Amino acid sequence: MKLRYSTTSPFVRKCMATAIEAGVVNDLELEKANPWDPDTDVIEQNPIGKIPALTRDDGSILFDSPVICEYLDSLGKPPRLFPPEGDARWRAMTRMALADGLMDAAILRRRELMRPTDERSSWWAERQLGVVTRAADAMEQDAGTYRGIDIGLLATAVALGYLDFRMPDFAWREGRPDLAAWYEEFSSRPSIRNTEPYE
Ligand SMILES: N[C@@H](CCC(=O)N[C@@H](CS)C(=O)NCC(=O)O)C(=O)O
Repeated sequence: MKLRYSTTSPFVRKCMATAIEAGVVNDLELEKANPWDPDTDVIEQNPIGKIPALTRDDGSILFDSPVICEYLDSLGKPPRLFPPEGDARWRAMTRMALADGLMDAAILRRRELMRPTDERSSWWAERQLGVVTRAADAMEQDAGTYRGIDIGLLATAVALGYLDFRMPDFAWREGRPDLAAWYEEFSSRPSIRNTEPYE
């Protein structure tokens, strides 16, 4: 199976980390993509024009990252990152949605600030910063209950790693001691250590 990827995308990182946790990372062929290039061919796999996109061995295509992660997880041996049912599933899925929402907002803010000065909307950039701040605060509130690993916690670690990578001045650890302590330990997992983003 082939994954359209970049080394900077947190959504791709979430999939790579899932593949490592599931023990299927060696089954992934990686093909680089730049979804921001106006001529990007990623739209051949994903009409939305975003990465990650996964082409399975039968030619069928999966996106977006929650779908790809659940598929990769299903290929591995239990215990699964996606709890099959019950409260544990809804908690993990909601935590992933929070982490994904943080990543979406951080990316939108970054892209806004990359526009020419006279086209930039500070209102829009501030709005996205508000999302990032509230999401990180919600994670801090919840961090005392984080246990073990599931897709929600993996996504949370990837989201925080993205803040370190692209928004170091945001200093998310300040005022969020429980989250910082949890991340310190969780990020020593090989799936997080071996998928650090880089330009
Ligand atoms: N909901 C998507 C978000 C993926 C996403 O935003 N990917 C970024 C790269 S990190 C992208 O391809 N952006 C291109 C664009 O927005 O046009 C997912 O979970 O896979």
